[in-house]
Amino acid sequence: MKEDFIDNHITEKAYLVGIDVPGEHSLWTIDESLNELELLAKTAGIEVVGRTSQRLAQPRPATYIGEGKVTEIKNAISHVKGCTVIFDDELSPGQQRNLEKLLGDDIRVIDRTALILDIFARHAYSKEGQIQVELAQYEYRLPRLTRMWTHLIRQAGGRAGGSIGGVGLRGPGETQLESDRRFIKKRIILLKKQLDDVRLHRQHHRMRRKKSGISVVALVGYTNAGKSSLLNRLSNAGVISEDKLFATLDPTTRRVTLPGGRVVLFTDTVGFIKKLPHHVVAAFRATLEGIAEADIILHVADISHPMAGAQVETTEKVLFEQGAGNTPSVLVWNKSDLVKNKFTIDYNHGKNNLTISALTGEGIPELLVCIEDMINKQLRSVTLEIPYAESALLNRIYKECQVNEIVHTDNGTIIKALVPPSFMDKVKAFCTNF
Ligand SMILES: Nc1nc2c(ncn2[C@@H]2O[C@H](COP(=O)(O)OP(=O)(O)OP(=O)(O)O)[C@@H](O)[C@H]2O)c(=O)[nH]1
Ligand SMILES: [Mg+2]
Repeated sequence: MKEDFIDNHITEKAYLVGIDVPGEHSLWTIDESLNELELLAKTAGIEVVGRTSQRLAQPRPATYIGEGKVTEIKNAISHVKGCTVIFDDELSPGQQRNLEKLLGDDIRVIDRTALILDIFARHAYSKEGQIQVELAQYEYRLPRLTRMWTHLIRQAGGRAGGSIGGVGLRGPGETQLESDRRFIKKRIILLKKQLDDVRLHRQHHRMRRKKSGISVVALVGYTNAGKSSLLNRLSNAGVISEDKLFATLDPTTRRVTLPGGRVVLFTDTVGFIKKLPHHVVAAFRATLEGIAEADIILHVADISHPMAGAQVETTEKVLFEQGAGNTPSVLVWNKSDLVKNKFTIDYNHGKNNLTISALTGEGIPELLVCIEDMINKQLRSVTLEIPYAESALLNRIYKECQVNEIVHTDNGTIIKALVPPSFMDKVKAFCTNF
């Protein structure tokens, strides 16, 4: 009896549903896509009891899948108490309502977006992360509010033993729904304002960083590729790294010294996933803007993953959408310790390609040399005349730039140097050759 209770109430159970649209999953088979959905479900603490898919030319506007398929799902889960059905795409509010009607009262219907938002909510530790997730959740929920309220009515009706949404319930229900909507709308306005403040703060921070002239390397990649593990390996950052999707939501920046002595900043941030919900992208704008402003993109990919090529493609698409498509980048195949043949993946887009293991440290020295080379390639050749009063700047130039010639004159020190783009603002006023 006790076991039965645990089985049916404590562990949430779910059944996964996807559609196979010809042409859409060019890189992902429907099975691989549902594998990823299963991993998302597991990360959210949900046990998957089964899955199904349907081949359709396009999703059905009213029910996403065909009605026959809905009946098939209903039968498949009839023995699982309180089962949740998770769809591998964002459902429209109408589709969700119709599916719930067809599947019946006990069945909760959620979609990939709700699942991702749920994971984000669990993993948001900072104030900023929490504001971003809360905003994304409210934006997603507002058009779906009817459903939430009908659920409450059902519970009330159930306890009273009466019918669903009866005459006595309709009035207060509508009022409640309206006031819930008003509350959410107000909350959205407040959260957006708070996020504006966060963005401003981040912008100031980046401006200060720009003024400091230190180059920034952004670690980006598909979720679970090993970005945080790499930052930890490079800098003892102490960032949480777990075999979970979206373990990191909040950006972390650490200083790393390159082999030639130059100090650069490495930033670890939120991972990407295919069909990244647009509410998440919009809410995480403050975080994503940091990627677009980096000097170098270090794209981390998991070489041991069966969908590694597709994950790289997805990440590049998101980078492009975020305005970071033209930033110099290096593609780093991580987890080399897990594969025997390191050259099985022929996917490089003609870019810098490296194989590393954040776990064993293999390839890390080569990676640092590669980053240094990339920064050196961006250096600009300038002639500077630094007055003697600017001795602090002179010291910074010796540290941050490659100084090739020094001549002391009556007016100051004339220097021929190669300057990184991030340092140009600092010395522009003293340039004599442009
Ligand atoms: N075998 C092996 N495992 C690794 C390596 N790098 C990372 N991992 C493991 O991969 C999992 C994910 O690593 P994370 O560093 O959290 O990945 P992430 O890219 O930061 O992931 P999110 O923050 O969730 O987007 C963890 O279980 C790590 O221990 C590696 O080089 N080899
Ligand atoms: Mg991480």
